[in-house]
Amino acid sequence: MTGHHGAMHRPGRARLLLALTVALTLGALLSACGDQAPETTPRITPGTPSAPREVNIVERDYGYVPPVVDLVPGETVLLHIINGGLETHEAVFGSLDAQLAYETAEAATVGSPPGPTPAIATPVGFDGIRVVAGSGQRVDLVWTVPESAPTASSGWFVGCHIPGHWEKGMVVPIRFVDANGQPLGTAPPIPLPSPGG
Ligand SMILES: [Cu+2]
Repeated sequence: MTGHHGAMHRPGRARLLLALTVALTLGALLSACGDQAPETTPRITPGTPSAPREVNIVERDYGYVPPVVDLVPGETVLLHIINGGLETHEAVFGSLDAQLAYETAEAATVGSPPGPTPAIATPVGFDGIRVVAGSGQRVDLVWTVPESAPTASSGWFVGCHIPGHWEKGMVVPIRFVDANGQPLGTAPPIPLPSPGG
């Protein structure tokens, strides 16, 4: 392992390579796990404001790795959102209601010219988070998971509402787990996309 010191420029191509490396590493880890006997849910040490737990989300055209995101209510996480796709993607962490609100809000941006993602009004009462990442970009961000999140009756998801992406299945469930890594319930079923409401 070699280290590089001093200022480093990280152009888009290097970021893309980083994202691909992370994606490949995650894939290798996943397949390595698949070769072993089934294991119990890995133990999670919940993040705190002074020591956030790192959570990697890799975006593809059109999906996410991992296929289920484990979060502990009330924990603080350091999200690494890595867009390994060719398109701009977002990761909205929120309830199904919030997902549908963003789906509606962003549908209004259809036909906008290429470039920066249009500003989207935050839905009333939104207690999740929305992260937008361009192709090859990695966005790091600290977020505290609401304690009340598991009370949402239809569950929480990570979803993308760049127009058309939700319909292509760009959504994964969030599974809430306790401080010992034990699921507080099953991950919610993936909502069927319902174009036009
Ligand atoms: Cu997307």
